[in-house]
Amino acid sequence: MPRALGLAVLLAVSCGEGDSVTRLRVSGAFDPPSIDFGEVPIGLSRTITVGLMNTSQAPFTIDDVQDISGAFSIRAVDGLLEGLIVSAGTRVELEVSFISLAANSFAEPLIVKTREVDIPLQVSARGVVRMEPVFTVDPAVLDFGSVELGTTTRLTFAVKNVGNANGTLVSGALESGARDFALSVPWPLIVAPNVIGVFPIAFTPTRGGIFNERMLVGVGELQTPIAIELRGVAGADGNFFCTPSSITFGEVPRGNITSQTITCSARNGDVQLTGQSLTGDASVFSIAAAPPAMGLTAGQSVTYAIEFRPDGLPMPHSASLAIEYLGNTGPATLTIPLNGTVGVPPPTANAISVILTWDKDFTDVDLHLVRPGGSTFTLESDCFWASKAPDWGAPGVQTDNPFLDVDDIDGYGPETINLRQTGAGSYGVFAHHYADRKLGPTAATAEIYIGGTRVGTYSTPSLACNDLWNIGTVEWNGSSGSFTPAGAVMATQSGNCE
Ligand SMILES: [Ca+2]
Ligand SMILES: [Ca+2]
Repeated sequence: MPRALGLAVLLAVSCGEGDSVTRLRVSGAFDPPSIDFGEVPIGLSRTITVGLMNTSQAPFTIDDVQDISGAFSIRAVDGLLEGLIVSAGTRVELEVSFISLAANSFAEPLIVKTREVDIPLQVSARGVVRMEPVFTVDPAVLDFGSVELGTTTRLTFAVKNVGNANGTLVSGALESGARDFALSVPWPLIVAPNVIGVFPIAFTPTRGGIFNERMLVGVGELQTPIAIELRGVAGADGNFFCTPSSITFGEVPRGNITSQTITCSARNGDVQLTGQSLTGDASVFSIAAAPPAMGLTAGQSVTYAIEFRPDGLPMPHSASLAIEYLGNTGPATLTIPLNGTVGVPPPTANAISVILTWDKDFTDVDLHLVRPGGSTFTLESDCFWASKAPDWGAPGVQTDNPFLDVDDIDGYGPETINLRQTGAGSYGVFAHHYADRKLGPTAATAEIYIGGTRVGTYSTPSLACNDLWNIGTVEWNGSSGSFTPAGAVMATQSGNCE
């Protein structure tokens, strides 16, 4: 009734003015409009990405998010949520997380508030008391490249138990029943929580052609096996082969350039090399050495050197070396898959490193590093979760950028920022309590490294939700520096505390 009255008054005012003033009605909706996290064992979290669409003709600005139970949180995939402007007709991606705090069922609206309209997302989840292993696989796809018939190529993959109970690996076989790929694990093998197991898979093709298989690894405690996708080509045109047929650099700390060589040989006839190039996500790979365009007689070999130059945020990268040649059957391309993962450098390898930890489970405290002259919560001058790798120093150059390398949202940390090299100036270090899940304040501790040396550890006893702790200032002269602690705690309005 009050709502109908309000609308009537609005209409009366509009009509009464009788001019061309048009009120653009703002509307938005989530896609999908509801999400279900299913059953989540207590102590674990799960994240789902959803779209928030502006379905109207006018932009709106997100002011706040209302979370009734405190068990859910929502963040923009890239950038700050509060203050985010969503243009007319556009869509932004948001990450919704559920943290399983207790054995309860949740079904509630998570409400994104704008000045004009509230946009609800229905969320549901069930916290359950359950001990179970949960496995992640890295990489999810193993590509062996072109392998000569009668030879064997080995690649490794890693499984990590991210669950809360032991998992027993009991078997491994191709879903198709074929035997061209073989997994060797000392069965049965128990993988404890937080343990990573690395295992080799051998590809020994028994026929020519393209292989597209799935290796299923049985887990005694689970109904669904772990699946690893396998790719390979056997024989190709039978004319040119490389060893190894695929390069996996593994995880290499950012800044550590590593190199591997490939030896390639002409088989069963002459080969005319015509060129080579990198394809795919090639920014972190380079061809350090390659033979000139030349002819090879059967049995002759050449070598290529490939560099992995890990830079940017910690993540896996995949590309391919494509070698073009003329062989028995005309122009052909041999493809060598390249894989490498950018790893986190140790705190001793950087100009400035800060490691934040806190003492309350399920809560989200955030680390902030602010460049000289900058201020907190600005995407250009503050390195934090909404701006994990701002481009500081020389534009487009990554070596002088800070990285939020470890981002923790569900308790204790560590959360880590590393800045490898940077210009002189004063850098501010802050910690902000972003979401307390209605569990109250936490104590927080920051470890500061300058020029590769730990200069101090600082703590605050009680950081409430939305509090910003000014930890102190790094004075950096370009090659060395010092730390001046501050200690003040002030309230802000940037968190997710409702
Ligand atoms: Ca955090
Ligand atoms: Ca830069």
